[in-house]
This record gives sequence, C-alpha cells and structure tokens, in this order.
Amino acid sequence: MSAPADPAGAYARLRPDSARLLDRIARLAEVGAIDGGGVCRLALTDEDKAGRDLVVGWMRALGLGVSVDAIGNIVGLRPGRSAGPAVMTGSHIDTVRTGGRYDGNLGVLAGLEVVETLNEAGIETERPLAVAAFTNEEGARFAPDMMGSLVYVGGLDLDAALATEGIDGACVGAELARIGYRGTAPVGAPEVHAFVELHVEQGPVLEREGVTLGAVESVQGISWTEFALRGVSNHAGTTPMALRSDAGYVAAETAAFVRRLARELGGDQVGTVGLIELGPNLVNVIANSARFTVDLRNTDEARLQEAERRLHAFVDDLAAAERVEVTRRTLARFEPVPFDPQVIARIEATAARLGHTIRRMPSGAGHDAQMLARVCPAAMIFVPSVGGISHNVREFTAKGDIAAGAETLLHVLLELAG
Ligand code: HGY
Ligand code: MN
Ligand code: MN
Repeated sequence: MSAPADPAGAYARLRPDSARLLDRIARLAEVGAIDGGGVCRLALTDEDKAGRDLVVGWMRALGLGVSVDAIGNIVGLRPGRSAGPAVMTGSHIDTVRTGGRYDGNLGVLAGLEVVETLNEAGIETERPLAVAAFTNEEGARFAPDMMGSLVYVGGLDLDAALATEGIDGACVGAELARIGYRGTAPVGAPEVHAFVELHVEQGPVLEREGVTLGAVESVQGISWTEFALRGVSNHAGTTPMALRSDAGYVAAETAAFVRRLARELGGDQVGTVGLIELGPNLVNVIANSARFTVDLRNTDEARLQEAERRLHAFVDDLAAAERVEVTRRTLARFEPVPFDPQVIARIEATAARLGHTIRRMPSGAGHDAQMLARVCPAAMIFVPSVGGISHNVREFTAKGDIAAGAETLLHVLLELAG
C-alpha cells in the first residue's frame, strides 16, 4: 500500500478538529447517561437504538451512504475515486451496564471526524472510506462479544446469531426488529481493503509509561463459560454440613479457585467471575441453583487451554463431592489474534512522523478489529486510559491523547486509502 503523492505537504498538516470530536463524544454520552459520567447502552436496548439513530444522523449529515445489515451493523461509506474494497475504521457504540463514554464510541466518532476533516479539505481518496458501528461488541447482554463483526466476517452464522438469547431472555433477532435495525444490506458488505480501529487501552500501561499511543500487535485469547449448578435446597439451620448439596458453595469456591488459578499460571493469565446468580437467594435456604460465568484470558493459546482444563476439572471434582449437578455452556471462545505487521508499522511510523510517542503492545480486551483481521490486514491504535480504568463510569482519556489518536488515525487511513 503506497503512500500518496502529497503536493506541498498539504496533507501532512491536516488535523482533525478534536473539539468537534469531543463534542460528539459528549453528545453521544448523553444517550443512556448514568450517574458519574458513564453510559448504559446495552446492545439492542432502547438506549442503543437512540445512540444508533444519533450516529446514523451524523453519518448522513456528512454525506456518507448508510447501510444496515441483517445483524444490525451500521456502515457509512464515503466513495473514492475508484470503486472496490474500502479502507474501514470504526468500533462499537453498545456499552456494558456500567460503561464509560470512550470504550468503542471513540473509534466510531473518530471515524466520523476523519470523514468531516476530509470533507472540509475537499480531499477525495482513491479507495472508498468506510466507518462502521458493529452490533453488540460487548457481549454483556448477548454472548459472544464482537457478535456483529464476527457475523460480518463470516465467523458466526447469521441465523445462529439472530436466535441468540440474552441474559434477560430477549432474542437478538426480535430485539433488532424492535429497534428498527434488522437491516437488509448483505452481511459483509462493503468488502474491506484494510481496517484500523482507534480505542482506549482500558489498562494501565500507556499511562504508567507516559507514552501517548499504543500500536496494538495482537488481542489475547478469550474463553467465556457459563456454569449452571443444580443442588438441593434445604434448611440452613437443620441440615448437617455433610448432608448438603449446596450450589452456592460450589459457585463461591470456584470463584476463589479462578483467582488462585490465575496467580499460579502467572504471566498474562487473567480470570474473572463477574456474574453469579443463586436460587432461591434467601438467607436461610441452602442454594439449590447457581448460574455463574468464568472469563479466562491469556495471550498464549496453550496456556489458555491449560487454564480451561484445570477450571473444568476443579468444578467437576468439587460438584461430584458436593453431589451437585453441573451443566456448562461456552459463551465465547476466541484464540489470540496477531494484527498485520505492515499496518502496525504504518501506525508506528505515522505517529512518530506526527511527533507522538508510541509503543507496541497486546490488547487485553477483545475488539472488532480482531474479527476484521480474518478478512483483511487490520490493527489498532490505543490511547491511554486514566488510572487504567474501563467498564466503569470513571473511564477517562485526556483530550490531548484523543487528539493524538485521531490525528494518527486520520493519516494512517489517508495513506491506506491513497
Ligand atoms: O470483553 C471484552 O474484552 C470486550 O469489552 N468486549
Ligand atoms: Mn470496546
Ligand atoms: Mn468494552
């Protein structure tokens, strides 16, 4: 992918309007706003619809051709001099229940800012430029995460995705129709020449090292399992300990085991039990049911498989000893994904040329870019998260860092689009 001719360096001085970008971030954050400056826009809820409507309105106002596909992915397309595969950027605007205003939103809105900057400069690119807002990246309501982009690249059957039931019993297909985003555009259109996503780091590395940008080299492996336990409810006072089949005890012991497992495996291994529901959930009744999730991640696939093997062995042994039945379901399973060396190098070189410090790093979180990497060269640009905080209303990124990230994104896309 060759760099474009740049007469008199006109492009070199091109900068996004970061105030305008921050204003869009603030306005989108008003949709589903929760106390503390955060956002709750779980996928396919009314809040997600309102956010989608706002972004589609901005896309149309920027002259983008807007398409919505059968899983609700929104793509704004800016024609280039030639037809053919588009250079794409974007991310997601759905959030977790206690979300921050930057996770995903920054990537979509920075893409719109790139378009507006090019429009104002009257620059026409050789290749088409696309900005995507993928459906249900978080996976918090409907598993797996990155659902929309996974369907987009053919990694998940559309009908299976549409049939997915959420943690609240809702169905993806019905919810898409209800909010008016069960689109008709063919899934996987437009074809993508290259994909670059701007995203907050959601971790402490860049801030700790005082580096402005991250050139993301890979995404670590993700393993989500839901366990459902069936024990025997009984009286908390009269039932001897040796006679109990306590589902709550097995769930709680497993949560503690996951922490020990991560510590014993060390390295990049992380483990989280983020959801536990007990039944009947009463102070004086031994729980006869438990539903909980285990999120295991590692940059190394073999070690992630080792972690999974030890987790399942632990649950099986403990449940057998407690005479508790176990059923389990894989909610998400993605191997580690390496990004494209050429795109990574281009991100690094562009940041350096623009005078921003940058370092290579893996991503601890999953992202839509890891799915686009299945069909085209892809990589990501990180900006620092203050305190390494994310999936928390206190998520924050300084405006200077947002400006640096958006400027780097602009020039990388401009180079890729020719
Ligand atoms: O879970 C993740 O890594 C992402 O936030 N969906
Ligand atoms: Mn995200
Ligand atoms: Mn997230």
